[in-house]
Amino acid sequence: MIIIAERINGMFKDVKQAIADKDKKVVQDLAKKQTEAGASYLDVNVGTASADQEGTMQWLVETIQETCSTPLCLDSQKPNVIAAGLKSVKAGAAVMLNSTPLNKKSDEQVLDKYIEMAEQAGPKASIIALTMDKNGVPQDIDTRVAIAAEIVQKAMEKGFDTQRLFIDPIILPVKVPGAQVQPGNIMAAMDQIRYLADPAPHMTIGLSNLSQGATERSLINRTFLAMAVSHGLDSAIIDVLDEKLMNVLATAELLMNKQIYSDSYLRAYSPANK
Ligand code: THG
Repeated sequence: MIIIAERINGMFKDVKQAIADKDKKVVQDLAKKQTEAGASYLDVNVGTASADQEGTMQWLVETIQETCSTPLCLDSQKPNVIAAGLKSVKAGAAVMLNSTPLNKKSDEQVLDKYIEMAEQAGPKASIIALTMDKNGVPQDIDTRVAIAAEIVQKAMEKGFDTQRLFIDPIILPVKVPGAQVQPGNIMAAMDQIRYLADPAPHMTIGLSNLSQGATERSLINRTFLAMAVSHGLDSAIIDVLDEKLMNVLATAELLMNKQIYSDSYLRAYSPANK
């Protein structure tokens, strides 16, 4: 499982405040804590409050890299914000360019831009593309799969290795009226998306979206995570500081034969439990 840690996101009050105050310590502590807890990548999202998104992205990247070398997952739907972050990412480092839709009304070429930036960033750069287009986020299975197919096709046309492509079928809060069919739809979509390329494209989700506003957040997150792993989810943006979630993840991967069984598999899987 390629684990992307969600916490360095201006959506959280402490990070938002740290950005406003240029307080490095808050960001660096989160980078270190999430790395120790088993993050393969650190998501970096400036949130919506900051006026200078490019400058904020750059500041976050530099601040994190001063204290740890965990690869970063630059998270923005704006190519210029990703480009700003990439300027500060150490040359040759693994990096993810997260959150391009297939296309936007304001930018038909947005996916092409992400692919070009990833190519320029070197062989260890990958992309997370959302099954979303200029009409928004689809609610049904077929449109998700159709958009994923267009994304995969575009990557192939551009000679971009599909092993560097992560498809995100976009999970939405289950609490929203009418949204309860979506977790099932996501799994049904993943059952088809995995056959769009051989080897299959990676698949990821922003897990915490699912439980926004709900009381049993961690329980909802970890239950769905186990279910989604059984449908081929091989990456996720998650709260790595949630130990119960990390243990469910290790166990789900064990049961799907992705990890070898040993009595100490929890310790073997997650550095957090050592
Ligand atoms: N797909 C991809 N990238 C993504 C998302 C996705 N990046 C952002 C987001 N979605 C994933 N990350 C988060 C981070 C935090 C929360 C949800 C998803 C969250 N935050 C609290 C809330 O809104 O309740 C903030 C509370 C606080 O301030 O403490 O739930 O889907 N590719």
